[in-house]
Amino acid sequence: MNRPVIVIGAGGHSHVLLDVLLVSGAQLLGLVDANTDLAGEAIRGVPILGDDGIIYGYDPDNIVLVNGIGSSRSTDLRRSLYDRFVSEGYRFVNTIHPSAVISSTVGLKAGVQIMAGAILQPNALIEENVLVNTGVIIDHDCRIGAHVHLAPGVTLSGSVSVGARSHIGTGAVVVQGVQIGSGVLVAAGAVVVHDVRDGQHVMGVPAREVVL
Ligand code: JB2
Repeated sequence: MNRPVIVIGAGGHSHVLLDVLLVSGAQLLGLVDANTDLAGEAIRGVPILGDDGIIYGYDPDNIVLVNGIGSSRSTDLRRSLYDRFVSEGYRFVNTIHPSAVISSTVGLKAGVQIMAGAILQPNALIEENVLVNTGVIIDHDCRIGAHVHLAPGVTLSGSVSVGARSHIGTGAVVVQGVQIGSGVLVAAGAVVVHDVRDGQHVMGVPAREVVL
């Protein structure tokens, strides 16, 4: 990572990312956050520069971005910031913790984040702006759509697919071959044994649809 980095968002997820970026030796310009009261503060010695307008002061060819917005249910903010800055010509880099185990046959698109202890097995494909959080297991031949968040401890058995923008909650398990649609919310701790349609919310063991 040669170009200087700006991290978007200065909340909980950005702290986890800074750990990875600092250990990788990234050149950190700083963070930007919508809460302008944070401007002038610092996290781990990295300054909070101001709001997103700061980014436009830099030519897209001279910096790279890291999406520091996570998600606890909806991935909308994380996705919209990514799409906005990509449409303006900026580039999001991959952020990968050195302890992650990633098969050489895994496909990684732009802006993918893989946190500490994750394991990605052969032929998995991870689309843009996906967040693979701490200790996630993605087994062989899985397909993970753009902007998905796999929260800490999620386990996907082989050949699972997850549609774009879905959020799979902490510790959820998805058995082999299950197809999860787009914009799905899987609650923490669920065990998904059947396919899930676009936009559905599921929870429990075995997971069933809930109306929130
Ligand atoms: O449009 C924005 C914007 N909207 C909110 N631009 C920028 N640059 N920043 C924005 N923010 C800022 O994101 C808020 O002011 C706040 O400082 C930050 C969100 O912080 P928070 O700690 O609430 O959430 P997070 O996204 O960092 O982390 C969530 O997702 C992680 C994966 C939490 O649920 C964590 O617990 C979770 N581990």
